[in-house]
Amino acid sequence: MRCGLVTLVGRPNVGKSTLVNRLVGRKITIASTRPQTTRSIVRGVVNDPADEWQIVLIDTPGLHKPRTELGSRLNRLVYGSLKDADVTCFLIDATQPIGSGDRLIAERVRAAGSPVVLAVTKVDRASSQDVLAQLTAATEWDFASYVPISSVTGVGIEPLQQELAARLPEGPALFPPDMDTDQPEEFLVQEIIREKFLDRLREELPHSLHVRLNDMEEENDLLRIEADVLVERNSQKGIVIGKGGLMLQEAGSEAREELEALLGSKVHLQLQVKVEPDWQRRAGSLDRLGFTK
Ligand SMILES: Nc1nc2c(ncn2[C@@H]2O[C@H](COP(=O)(O)OP(=O)(O)O)[C@@H](O)[C@H]2O)c(=O)[nH]1
Ligand SMILES: [Mg+2]
Repeated sequence: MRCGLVTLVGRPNVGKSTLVNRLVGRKITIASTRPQTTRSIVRGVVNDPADEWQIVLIDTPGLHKPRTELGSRLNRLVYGSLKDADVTCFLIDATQPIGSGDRLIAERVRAAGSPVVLAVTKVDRASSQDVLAQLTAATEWDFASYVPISSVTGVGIEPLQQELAARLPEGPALFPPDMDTDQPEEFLVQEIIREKFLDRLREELPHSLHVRLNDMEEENDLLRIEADVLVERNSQKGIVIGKGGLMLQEAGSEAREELEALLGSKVHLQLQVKVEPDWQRRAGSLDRLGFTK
């Protein structure tokens, strides 16, 4: 069979995580309109029903100009997984003009040396002329293949999968057939909680937010989950809690509902908002929170 690593790269918000979830067939990584939604390398596995290939997708943080120590660490993670890739899937957004950010990534992707499949995402939101213009502009990069897709309607998803699978090396499966991600459940729990706050917060606050799972314990028929919602400054604490505790309440109950569906159990979710001063900029905090150097 053919099997290997496909690294997804692109600017923040082009739709990498949404595509991974679409290909895997369930949510294993979170998506939002906020930058830096994805902060780690998430692997998702797609198995060919006929067992002729297995694609191991690598979702990555969006490449951007780093402004904090966290930003630099995230970029390094992406460059590292570009080196490991058997195939690179480079995403550009049909609803945004190609910019200097895309060009920089194109250079990096080319330098990494593996075959590149370019996907133009969100075609459900763009006119066919715009999609065509985007495809035409991207041909200057001379990549292996070009596919317009929508992770929402499913357009182009099957062809993209075929293009990726066709370029994988021969080799045994890397994951057992019943495993669709290498992320522990605790990680997804933490991420789902963070996701519920992201879309409710504006400006710099999504960057300052981190969720740390402290405890997950079964008690009779109930799953008790305790997590800290970390912010960087005291002034942010009030915003995350909201007027009369409203934001904390709403985000919490939305997270609880999704966690109950995911874990198949009633959940008691206890969230505490805490300040971890400037954690994005401090190596010690980042180490403690588990961000690789
Ligand atoms: N209409 C539409 N929206 C999409 C599509 N793919 C992603 N999005 C949205 O674009 C935003 C960013 O997606 P995300 O997957 O988090 O992007 P990432 O930062 O590249 O991982 C989210 O609000 C998604 O719902 C698509 O194919 N069509
Ligand atoms: Mg993402």
